[in-house]
Amino acid sequence: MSEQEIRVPDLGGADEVEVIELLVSAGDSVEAEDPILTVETDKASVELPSPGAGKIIKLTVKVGDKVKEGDVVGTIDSSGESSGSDDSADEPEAKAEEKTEAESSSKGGAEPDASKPAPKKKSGGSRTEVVLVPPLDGMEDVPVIEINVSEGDTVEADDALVTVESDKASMEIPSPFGGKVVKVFVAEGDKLSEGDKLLELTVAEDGGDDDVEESGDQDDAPAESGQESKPEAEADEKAAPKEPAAQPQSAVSEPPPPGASVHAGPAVRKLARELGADMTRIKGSGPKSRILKDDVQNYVKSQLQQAQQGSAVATGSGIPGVKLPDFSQFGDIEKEAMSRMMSVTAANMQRSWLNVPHVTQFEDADITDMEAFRKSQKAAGEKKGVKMTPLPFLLKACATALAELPQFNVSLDMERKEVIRKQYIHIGIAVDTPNGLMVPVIRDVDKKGLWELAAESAELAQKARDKKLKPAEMQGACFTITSLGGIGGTAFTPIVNAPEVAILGVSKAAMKPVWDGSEFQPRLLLPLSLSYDHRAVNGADAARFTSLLSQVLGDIRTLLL
Ligand code: CAO
Repeated sequence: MSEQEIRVPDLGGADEVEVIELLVSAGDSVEAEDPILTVETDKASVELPSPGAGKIIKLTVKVGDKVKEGDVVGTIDSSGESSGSDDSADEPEAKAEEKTEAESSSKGGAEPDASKPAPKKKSGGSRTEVVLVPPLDGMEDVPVIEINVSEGDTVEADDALVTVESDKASMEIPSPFGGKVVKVFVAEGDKLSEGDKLLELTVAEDGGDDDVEESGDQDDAPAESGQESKPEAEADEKAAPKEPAAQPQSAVSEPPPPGASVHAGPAVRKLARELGADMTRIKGSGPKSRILKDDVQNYVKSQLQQAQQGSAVATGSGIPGVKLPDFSQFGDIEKEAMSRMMSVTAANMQRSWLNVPHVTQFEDADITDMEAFRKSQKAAGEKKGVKMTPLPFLLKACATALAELPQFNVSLDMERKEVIRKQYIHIGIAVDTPNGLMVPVIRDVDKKGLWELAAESAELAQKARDKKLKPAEMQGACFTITSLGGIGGTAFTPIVNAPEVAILGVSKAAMKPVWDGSEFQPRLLLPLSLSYDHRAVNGADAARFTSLLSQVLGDIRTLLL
């Protein structure tokens, strides 16, 4: 028997801490670093790890005891390692993990492990850099829709490497360095998250030994999941452009390849079993991606949230889904996967439609004078390089109405039973693009002039069509305008872009006879369709809103008042 003391390690500055949970008992078999007991510091719960693999002989502390760094809390027999452990039978993953680690170690000095980023080499005044996916504004698993470079291509810093399609937009991932593409690790359709390996670049630099491997052994080799070794990470930190602060991470991991191992201690495995959590789907935040208790809890929390959101969407809050017949019995058909944007838009539409009690209020605005003024500005617009369409007038009129009737500039928090009143006026504009509907947002519309709004809306619409909108440019709207006026139609019932509470649909202006009390006059009438959330807005206010819009658009001098 080789008896080894289990001592309290460095507690990160904490003095005396209380034992709050014993995670093993005498006779239990453990692996090195498996948690033995949990202590509570004034800031967090910490699991104390086993110093080695073996069988627990005894624990010398009990729940409630106070311990400090260096105290002995038990002893372990490390002579027989962990073979024949009691929990090995119900801990198959633990064995898989041991095997994988052993395999990795043996590979450390021999063949390179293809699953790990290649070690950096310096070669003839150049170095190899592994480019990782930067933060994606908090999004995970974003599909690659286009690879913009091939092996052998030379790229400049900031050149687009790949295009990914997020929930709402397509984004290009720029190269952090100039260099030559050695290897591309991703393919179209792959799903990427922050930190994933994208490609390998040879980057020219001064000096450097020829063909000298900077790291070779397993300990220094880069860890899994695209994490780089420390020297590389430090070098990249200096070389790479500064990224915005990391976004909160998803608790859910990519589905694992068959036979993949899970890295976690027995207590964590037990918790996952009790909660029915699939450990292969949990992203570990501990060293070497070890899964911690918090990871299990966060995973379960996120699954519950998704289930709540998902059930409202998928089942329509209890409404039976639409059954599809086999269409091929009626004729030839083709099937095509929905783009991510289409499926997300569909889910959002359904969510809004099911959650928001919609009512639509209609009104015609007499824009005869407004159009005369707009047309008079054509030459000025040409000089400025900006086209004045009816949209900037609509934006300005809506900003006026939102300021005057602030019950339209709210969101409802039904869980907390709160009305959130916004002290800013940002308006989204629905843009029809070949990839689907996108809604960029113009900020502080009330503070901007017509030319500024014309220029900004044209620029954002173009960016939307070119798939160049950033996620931040599509967030924060208080209200949306959806204009089909350039296309046609006399009226429609737009769906509120929840959690906003109203949306203005605009149809095509048409010349119509209007009775002025003694005769019919030809007037240009603009059909407005205001859909609103009847929980937040009552019908009288909706009529006030569209009347005000009609009044302001009928006499745009009122915009100056
Ligand atoms: N009535 C009559 N003509 C109108 C009009 C209206 N309500 N609105 C615009 N027009 C005219 C413009 O003046 C322009 O004519 P000219 O070239 O002769 O000046 C022409 O229609 C085209 O305008 P536009 O569409 O390029 O510009 P816009 O500023 O009016 O609209 C945008 C910009 C982004 C809103 C629009 O291009 C767009 O994408 N609309 C579709 C939005 C959509 O799909 N909504 C549906 C959402 S629900 O599924």
